[in-house]
Amino acid sequence: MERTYLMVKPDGVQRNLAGEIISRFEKKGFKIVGLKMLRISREMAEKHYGEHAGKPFFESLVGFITSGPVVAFVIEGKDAVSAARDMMGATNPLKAAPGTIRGAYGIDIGRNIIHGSDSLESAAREISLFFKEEELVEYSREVDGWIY
Ligand code: FUP
Repeated sequence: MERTYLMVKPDGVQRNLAGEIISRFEKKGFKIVGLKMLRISREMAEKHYGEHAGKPFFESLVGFITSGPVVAFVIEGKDAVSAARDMMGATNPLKAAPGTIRGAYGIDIGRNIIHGSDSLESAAREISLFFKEEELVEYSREVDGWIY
């Protein structure tokens, strides 16, 4: 079982899409093992987006992600990292397939509604950046074993 880090970005919260987005992962069958709303500090944003430091969009990216509250959550399940990326769709919402989250709800590459870790390594790093160990829960469900 994998865990991945997901985050409804400030535009998604502003547009009241947080519940809808979380719901997609619940309905798919993933287990939510951590969930909170927070306002990201500049320091956290620079750490989170460290790989983009120096790129032309870095400042606007950090400005945007710190502009309002986000909803951070961690899901667990089979192939969670790549499955969540598929459910999110392409980085540019205009290019994202219509059934994906970005494809369904976005237009602007700077406001693409959701973040999801792009690898198992990023997932581990991002989960520990945004969640303390005691904020993540372990529990079993009736459906464990046949639904992911
Ligand atoms: P993704 O993994 O799909 O979130 O995309 P990236 O890690 O490549 O980019 C992180 C964020 O930077 C994107 F969500 C949006 C922003 N970005 C831009 O604003 N302009 C670009 O040209 C590329 C990315």
